[in-house]
Amino acid sequence: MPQPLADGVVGWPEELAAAYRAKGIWRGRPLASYLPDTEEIALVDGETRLTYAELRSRADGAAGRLAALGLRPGDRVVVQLPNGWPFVVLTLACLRSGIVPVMALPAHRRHELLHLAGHAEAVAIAIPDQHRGFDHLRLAKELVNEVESLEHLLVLGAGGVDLAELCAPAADPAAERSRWDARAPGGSDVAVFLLSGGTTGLPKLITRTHDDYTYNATRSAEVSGIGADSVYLATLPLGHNFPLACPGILGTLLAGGRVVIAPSPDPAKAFPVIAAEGVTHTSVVPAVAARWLDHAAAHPGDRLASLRVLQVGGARLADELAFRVRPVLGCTLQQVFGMAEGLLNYTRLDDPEEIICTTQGRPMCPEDEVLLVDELDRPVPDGEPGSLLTRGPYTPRGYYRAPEQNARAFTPDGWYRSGDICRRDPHGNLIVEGRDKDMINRGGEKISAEEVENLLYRLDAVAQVAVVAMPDLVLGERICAYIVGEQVSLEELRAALTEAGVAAYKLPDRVVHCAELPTTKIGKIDKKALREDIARRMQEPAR
Ligand code: OOB
Repeated sequence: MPQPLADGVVGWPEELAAAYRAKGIWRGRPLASYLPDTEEIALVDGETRLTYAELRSRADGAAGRLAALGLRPGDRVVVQLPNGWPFVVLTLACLRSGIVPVMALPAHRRHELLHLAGHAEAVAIAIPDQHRGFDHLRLAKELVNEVESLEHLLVLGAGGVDLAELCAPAADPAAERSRWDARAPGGSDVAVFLLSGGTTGLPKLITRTHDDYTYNATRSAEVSGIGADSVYLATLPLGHNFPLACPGILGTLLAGGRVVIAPSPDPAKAFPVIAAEGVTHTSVVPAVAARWLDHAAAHPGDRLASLRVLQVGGARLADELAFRVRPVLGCTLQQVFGMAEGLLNYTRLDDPEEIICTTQGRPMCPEDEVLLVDELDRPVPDGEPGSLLTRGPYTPRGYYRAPEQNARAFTPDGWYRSGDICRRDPHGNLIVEGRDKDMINRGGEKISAEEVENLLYRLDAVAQVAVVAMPDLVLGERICAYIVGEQVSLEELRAALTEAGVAAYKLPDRVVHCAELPTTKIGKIDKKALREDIARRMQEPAR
């Protein structure tokens, strides 16, 4: 039987919790209780258009059917669904009934899912039967055999509990609704598990409560100017915090706006959707923003007349690209510097263009605390770069069941070490200048160097390995593996990791063989030297 959830969840100090409640930041109600109840269209996915009433009825219906399967409040469900309306209905069903979705990504494979389902002690997994040529059903069946807690397959397509049927409207919407109103989770109950970008071996689970995540979504909607007349387009994978709740689909729904879901941010597909649905807001990573700018410049006829706000985040947006957004796309840029662990910084819509284009914004909540510190955790002088520490009402104080990682990622007095090196301008805006965490940011997807190294160490050919970021014009960074050992080719390495069930975005993009790895004075592998080395090699003409 799955353990009760509260154990392993690190809460906020009681005094602070009381202060957040007194200030009205935490409102003590479940997230889904803020959903409007109207006949307006809430959700558009291709031909499917659901009103708020229909969406609620489906979510309540799904909650009832999950309960009939035996799922109870606090049970965990791994959600690995492609972008589409069933993702939203299932997530809302979980939020209504206190079942906790674990937000996996469609790109995850055996290696990631085994860990997530096992660590979360999930009782169910929601998957498409097939997606982009991968047989998710087959993998999920293996997981059910291997993960003790895992019992139910919820499948989009054939082969398990039919998700389309599970997400059908309630037979008696009013009755189902009062049933779930009566059993609604509390504000301090866990609403979702998000995945950490990860600096350690395997992704950690971030527990977000109803109180904190509701604030995350609603305050984000405010600072993005999302209201009942807004239309938000979601094209990034919905399990990411950014399109999920910053303000994303949840922030838009709680504000009574309309969510439009598209499977891909490819401008040739997304632009027609923006025009057809009158999209006012959307969020992308810098690599996508660059493609949109190029596409718009090459197709001046494709007017994005309805688009008011383009949010860009997940990785540093180059200033040059930022300055092109307004003239080329005709909308306001909003930079978003956020993290699944909590803290969200936004440039404000009415900031001067210079601030919007050259900073990553400032915290969205007056109660957010941000410190920039040196190696000894001492605050750096104003304007100097330092390592970002943060605490606040939507930044949890620890990962789920991870005391060792928590000791490293959080200070004893609860500050989260984001690992980002930032500077603060005189107006309080942060500028992200680098990082001191061992992570690779590949077009917004975060990859732990340690995780990839551990995977490579499993190969006989590899005696020693170090994985570092290499600069890339399109994605910002890609993955480079320095290897001491036999001469394995990049293709062989990638094939071996794919065979081991590793998500494709974590596969090395380049391998460099060397006789030994450089070390620092204290004998650690000198990754700075390796990053410099690969940057230098990339300047050289190809041989
Ligand atoms: C978002 O969340 P995660 O958890 O995938 O990654 C967080 C990390 C940050 O610590 C930072 O290293 C990087 O991603 N990052 C940025 C950035 N936004 C995120 N680095 C530079 N400039 C930015 N604008 O990536 C995320 C979560 C919510 C909203 C937006 C992004």
